[in-house]
Amino acid sequence: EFVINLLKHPTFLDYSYTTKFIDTTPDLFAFRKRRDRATKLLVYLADISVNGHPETAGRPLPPADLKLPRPPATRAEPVPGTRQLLEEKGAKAVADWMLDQKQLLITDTSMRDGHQSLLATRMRSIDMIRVAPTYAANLPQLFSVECWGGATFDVAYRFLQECPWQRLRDIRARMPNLMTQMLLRASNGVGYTNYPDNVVQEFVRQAAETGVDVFRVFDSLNWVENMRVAMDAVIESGKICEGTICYTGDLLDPARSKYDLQYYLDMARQLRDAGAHVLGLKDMAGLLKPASAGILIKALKEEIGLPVHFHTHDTSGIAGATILAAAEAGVDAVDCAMDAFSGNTSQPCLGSVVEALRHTPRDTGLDIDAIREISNYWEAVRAQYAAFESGLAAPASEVWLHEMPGGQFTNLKAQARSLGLEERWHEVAKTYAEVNRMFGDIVKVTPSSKVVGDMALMMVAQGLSRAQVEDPAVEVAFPDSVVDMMKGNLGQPPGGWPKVLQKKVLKGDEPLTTRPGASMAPVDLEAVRQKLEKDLGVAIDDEDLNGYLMYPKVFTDYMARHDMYGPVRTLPTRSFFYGMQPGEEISAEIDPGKTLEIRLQTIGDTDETGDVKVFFELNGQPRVIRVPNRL
Ligand code: BTN
Ligand code: 3PY
Ligand code: ZN
Repeated sequence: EFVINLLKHPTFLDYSYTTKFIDTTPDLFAFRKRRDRATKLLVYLADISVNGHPETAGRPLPPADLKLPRPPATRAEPVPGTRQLLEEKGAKAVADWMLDQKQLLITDTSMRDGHQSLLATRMRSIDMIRVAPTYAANLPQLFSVECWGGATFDVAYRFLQECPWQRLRDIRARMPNLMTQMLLRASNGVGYTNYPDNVVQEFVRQAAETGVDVFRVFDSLNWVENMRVAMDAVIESGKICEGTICYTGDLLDPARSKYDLQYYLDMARQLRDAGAHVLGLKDMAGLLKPASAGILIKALKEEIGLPVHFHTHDTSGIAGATILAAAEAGVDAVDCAMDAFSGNTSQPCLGSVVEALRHTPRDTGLDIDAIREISNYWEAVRAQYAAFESGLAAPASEVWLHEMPGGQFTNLKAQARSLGLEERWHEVAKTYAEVNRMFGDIVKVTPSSKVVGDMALMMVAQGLSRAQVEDPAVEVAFPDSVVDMMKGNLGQPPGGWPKVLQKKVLKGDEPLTTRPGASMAPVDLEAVRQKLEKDLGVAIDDEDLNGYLMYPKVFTDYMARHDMYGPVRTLPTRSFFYGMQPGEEISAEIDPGKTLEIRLQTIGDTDETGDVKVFFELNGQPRVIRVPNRL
């Protein structure tokens, strides 16, 4: 049997492929419909077992004797939680209830920011879905579970070969009493650039329908004007709109007066007036210091009147102290990651916050035994992803120099490594800070953080100083993302862009000063659907259509691979990333109640045509799959 391995297809590997890839590579569809799903999975397993997974090549392996992670037993039937309150009384009632609580409410971020910040967003749905019933039964007092949005959406399609919508649906069904939460980049959706208004509206409508209860909406330049379309869509859906401030700078530093208390209070008022049910305070880099948290949160609580939900990262190692200071100042809810997914660039440790507040007025009421059991499960899950660990060894006060978001830190470090700049990391960090000042001291969070990172890497790689970049007489080829941002395509920062630099970057082009969405034509959704159905030859439902609208090329590539490999999301994580060993046996539940038992018997020798026969037993029946050996 001849096999084309799309993962190793040269056009796929170097990322030069375009949406045309599928049109111009008809061999991808050569076997269409001829194979059943079980055979497709065997083809995938044979290929990964022989050739390895391109993403884990040369990376550390999990321990050889690693057991399949086992979710803890459920102790009781799930009792009603925040989800029932939302369903029965609505978003405003949840906000009022938050204000009435004495206990500190907790959001668990393990299924989103936890692995986004520690494992390059690579956690697969199966590892989340299996533990969701335990959350529902054993931790019904959680405020919410952050499990969707941010970078998880495109990583699911692009690298994990699974549908993000199905993940959401499956988690939602297994956690009927807990609110699910997502991170939404306002007009940037879950992407890296502004989308037409009706694309953002349609995305929010679908996310609410498929299962998101709490939408944390932020803008990467803190421009409230550019958040309204997304916020209105959330409010219209009946779900909770958490209008969010991104924290940057240093509240107490007179030299950073741009982002002072007044700035944050003004923004909070605008968010309240725009209809936010909850005020989010998103400290994406972990810069808010304990003393500043006390001042900021007291002021927000007194002046705004909305419940405040605080999010931070522990890159510095003292974010736990900031959470306790926030609790002391009256914050209503905070984000933590389960112990095994906490610390470093992730959120502070959930179990430790629960313990620290026990027998105090802000006692969380969460069951510490249940937390430990779930964290033990996460520990076993995390071990499977050894290939994606960053190796970050210690906390670092350097975060106050560079101000990189937790989710970007390890990513930018990997980018620096791939450019041969790993040895010069601290220089990259310093340059990142200089680029920030050169851009006028902006909020740095996806996507603006990526622009600052692109510029910093380019300056270090080319040995350019800030003075040279700013000198109109020195020729500089700016990264596309910088040109795009200076054109106004991500919106406006407070005070606008630095005029001289902007002029140099735009080479005489006129920048946009209005909201980008205001000048984008609406997309004809049905026309797009019909064209896509014709091109792919399959029915495209609303979820698929929304995936395509966010990421056209990523989505169609995903569909092509799905046609080749079938429901690989059902494979255990170890087999998905590292293949199988001779003698190993796994199961894959491809439909509810329909489970394949797969045993890899042996891997044959490579024949004269370069192919290898891989011998399996599928539900007890022998099967032979031939794959090319590319090693
Ligand atoms: C951030 O706020 O920047 C973190 C979010 C996700 C990181 C993505 S991964 C690819 C891209 N490159 C970056 O440096 N950031 C984004
Ligand atoms: C994202 O947008 O993915 C983030 O995590 C920003 O902090
Ligand atoms: Zn975060």
